[in-house]
Amino acid sequence: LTLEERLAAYVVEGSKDGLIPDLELALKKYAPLEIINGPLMRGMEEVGRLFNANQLIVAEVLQSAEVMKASVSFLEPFMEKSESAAKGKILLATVKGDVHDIGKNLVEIILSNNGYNVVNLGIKVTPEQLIASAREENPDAIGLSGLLVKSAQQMVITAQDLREAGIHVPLMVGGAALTRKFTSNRIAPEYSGIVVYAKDAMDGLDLANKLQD
Ligand code: B1M
Repeated sequence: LTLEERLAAYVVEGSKDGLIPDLELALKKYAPLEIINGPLMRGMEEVGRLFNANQLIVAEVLQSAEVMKASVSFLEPFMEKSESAAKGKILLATVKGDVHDIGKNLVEIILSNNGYNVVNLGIKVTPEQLIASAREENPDAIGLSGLLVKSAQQMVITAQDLREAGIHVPLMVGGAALTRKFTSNRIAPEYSGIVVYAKDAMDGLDLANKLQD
């Protein structure tokens, strides 16, 4: 197998045997984010495909998630950090009912490496928790992540609840279950502030920078 194929295979097989030496090798060729968005994400896509086809069980997908998390934490110190002065504060959460947090945590790393003060509220965050934190933290933006189809619907409800609570800081939404169209047709009309859709973590950083200007 090539290095790239091996990296994807660690994720698919949920095995960490040899992972770190191969990540070290990969760093000689690629930037950390290229390793994550390239071979590691390809592995995750394959995991999703196999899971969908009933060829993997949840416990195995969890092992794959562990490999992805271990890779991201190994790669994190090698990521570019901007020296820029502190930017805004961003609340981040995976919405109610959803436990997927690898993408959200990647967004946290990228935003905080680029000067943002990120308050990560974790997973299965209810609108009530979000409202309470928004009142306490007074963030410049709120970021919501969700991977399940029902999470897209949950974001519509969350946007309504935030609006009713009088919160109107910019909302950034992302995650596999969402599209730009769903965001503008279904979420934005329910909210009183700006709503933007981020397709990946880097896009999230670009959007946060634009919102800041
Ligand atoms: Co789940 N899962 N899972 N899972 N899982 C999916 C999402 C699924 C598509 C797999 C499939 O069937 N093909 C499917 C969803 C089906 C649907 O609703 N359409 C699914 C299912 C069904 C489930 C369960 C219901 C399974 C069960 O129990 N029967 C269950 C749900 C539990 C729950 O949430 N209540 C479940 C559980 C799990 C595990 C716990 C085993 C594990 C998660 C572990 C963890 O996160 N700690 C897991 C995993 C790993 C996956 C897949 C395989 C991979 C997700 C992932 O981490 N990708 C996933 C299939 C897939 O996506 N290929 C699947 C890597 C990550 C970096 O990408 O999160 O998309 P992602 O983030 C991207 C962008 O989306 C974006 O940036 C990132 C890239 O830079 N982004 C943002 C994300 N959030 C953002 C926020 C932003 C900006 C950008 O701003 C705020």
